[in-house]
Amino acid sequence: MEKLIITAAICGAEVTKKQNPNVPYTVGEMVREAKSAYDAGASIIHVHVRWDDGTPTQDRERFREVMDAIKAEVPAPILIPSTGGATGMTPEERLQPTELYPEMATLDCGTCNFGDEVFENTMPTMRAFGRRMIENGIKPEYECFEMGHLDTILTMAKKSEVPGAPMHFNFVLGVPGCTPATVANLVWLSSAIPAGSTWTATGVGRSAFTLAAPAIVMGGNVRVGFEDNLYLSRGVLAGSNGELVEKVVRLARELGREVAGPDEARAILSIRPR
Ligand code: KMH
Ligand code: ZN
Repeated sequence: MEKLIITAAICGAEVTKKQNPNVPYTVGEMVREAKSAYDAGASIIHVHVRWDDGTPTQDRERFREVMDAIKAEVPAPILIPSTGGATGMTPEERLQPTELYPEMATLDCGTCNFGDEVFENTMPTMRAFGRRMIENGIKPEYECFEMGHLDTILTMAKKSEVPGAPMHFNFVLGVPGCTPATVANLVWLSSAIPAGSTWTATGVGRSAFTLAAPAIVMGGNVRVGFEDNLYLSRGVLAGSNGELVEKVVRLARELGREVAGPDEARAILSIRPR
């Protein structure tokens, strides 16, 4: 089995300091959280950005500032900026970080409920995002929140509307209103991807570690972080993204799976060095 790639989704677009005071907004706070996650064993940092007051933004220059500051402090990890942004943003707003030619970026694979909101990803939007990633040589992380999202993106890949093999999927399970974070759903999704693909499991909220453990033994990879989980265990707020990553590292050790460093992750994901 390949080594385990741990992604830290350090910020997200929805969570706030009111929920956990350690959620980062400023550039300095983003660097602090990225470093804590990397030091604990994360080889990928999934990046959303906020203005200093916490408002989510997809502003290209804010992404540049945050990603440059992270790279100055910790140059090694793969940075995956979000093209999902926050619900209600336009596709044009959301695409801005792709203008920075990151190694990877997220590509969301369909419309879904997102709590009380709707996260809209129409076919024309996804075609535009796929085209941009092909043109800019960006490897997508295909975010599947619903079972049907997988079929949608596989059909698009067959038509060369989005980058093809080897594809990397992130099964984000447990968002309120979307596919629940069950082992059965994870088995169904991970069995339906083309041979040679890679996948990550993200369990939202209380499912973080109950989805991480099966992903580790099934040969998948794991994402944790404040975007998805604010608690280390029941009633205990996480002090940093690093604490969440450390818990995954402990699980991996107990289950006998080694953890990949950033360059090992690049090799596993077939990312060409820029
Ligand atoms: N904030 C969510 C509505 C992504 O990063 O591509 C979408 C999201 C997905 O977080
Ligand atoms: Zn995200």
